[in-house]
Amino acid sequence: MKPGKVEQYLIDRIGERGCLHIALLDPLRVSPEEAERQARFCEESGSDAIMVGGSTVHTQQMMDHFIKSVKNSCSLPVIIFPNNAQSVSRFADAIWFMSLLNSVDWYYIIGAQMQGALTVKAFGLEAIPMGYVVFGGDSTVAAMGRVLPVPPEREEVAVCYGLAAQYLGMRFLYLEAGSGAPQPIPASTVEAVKKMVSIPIIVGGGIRTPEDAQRIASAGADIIVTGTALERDSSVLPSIIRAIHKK
Ligand code: 1GP
Repeated sequence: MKPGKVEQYLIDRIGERGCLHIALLDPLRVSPEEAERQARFCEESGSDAIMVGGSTVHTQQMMDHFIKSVKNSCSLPVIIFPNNAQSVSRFADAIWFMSLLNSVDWYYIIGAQMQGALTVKAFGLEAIPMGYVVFGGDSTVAAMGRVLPVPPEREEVAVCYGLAAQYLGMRFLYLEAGSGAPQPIPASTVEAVKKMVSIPIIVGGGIRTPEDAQRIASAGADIIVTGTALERDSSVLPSIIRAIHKK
C-alpha cells in the first residue's frame, strides 16, 4: 500500500519542519462550536494537523458533526484517532488505522479494526497503519483498552513493541502516556526507541509545556500530540509549537 495524501504530507512536513505538532480534539470534552474556534486557533498557531477522537466516543453521528465543524474553520488535515468502529467518519481526511499492541483483549488489537475496515473502504478514507503502545495503567485509555501497562521507564519493553510494530509493517508508532497524564513518558524512553526503530514516532499524553515538548522532540519524536494543554490554557500552544519546529 503506497502512502496516501495525508501520510505523504506528514512525511514531507517532518522533513521540512522537524518535529510536528498535532492537536487532539475530543468530541466528548469540547463542543462542536468550541472545536471550530480551537481548530482555527491551532492552524493560526502553526499546528500541522488535527486529530479527532477520545476513549469514550460512541456514535458516528457525533464524529460526523464534530469533524464538519472542525473542517469549517481550518484547512489542516483531519485525522481520526479511533477508539472503536463507531469513530469512522466519512468527513475526515484520514484515519489512524491503529492497533493497541499492549492490550490483552483481541478486540483492541484486531477486532475493532476488522469490524471497521469495510466502513473505511466504503468511505474511501485514507488508512494510515499505526502501532499504539500505552504506558502506565492509570489512564482512561488503559482502562478502556484493557491494557497490560508498559512501565514508562522500561525502555527495553518499549523498544520491543516498537520493533514489532515496524516488522509488522505499521508505518507510525504512537507512544501514549494517556490523556491528562501527570507527566509525559520519559525522554530517555523516546530516545531508546528512536535508536532502534526507524518508523516515525508519535508521542502524546501529559505534554503541556514548551519545555516538555522540546525535551521529547530532542529525544527523537517526529510528532507530538497535545490535547489537554489546549483545553486548559490554549495560550501555551504557540510556544509549544515554536519549541519543536525547526528554527
Ligand atoms: C491522548 O496523547 C493524547 O491520547 C494527548 O494527551 O491530553 O495529555 O495532551 P494530553
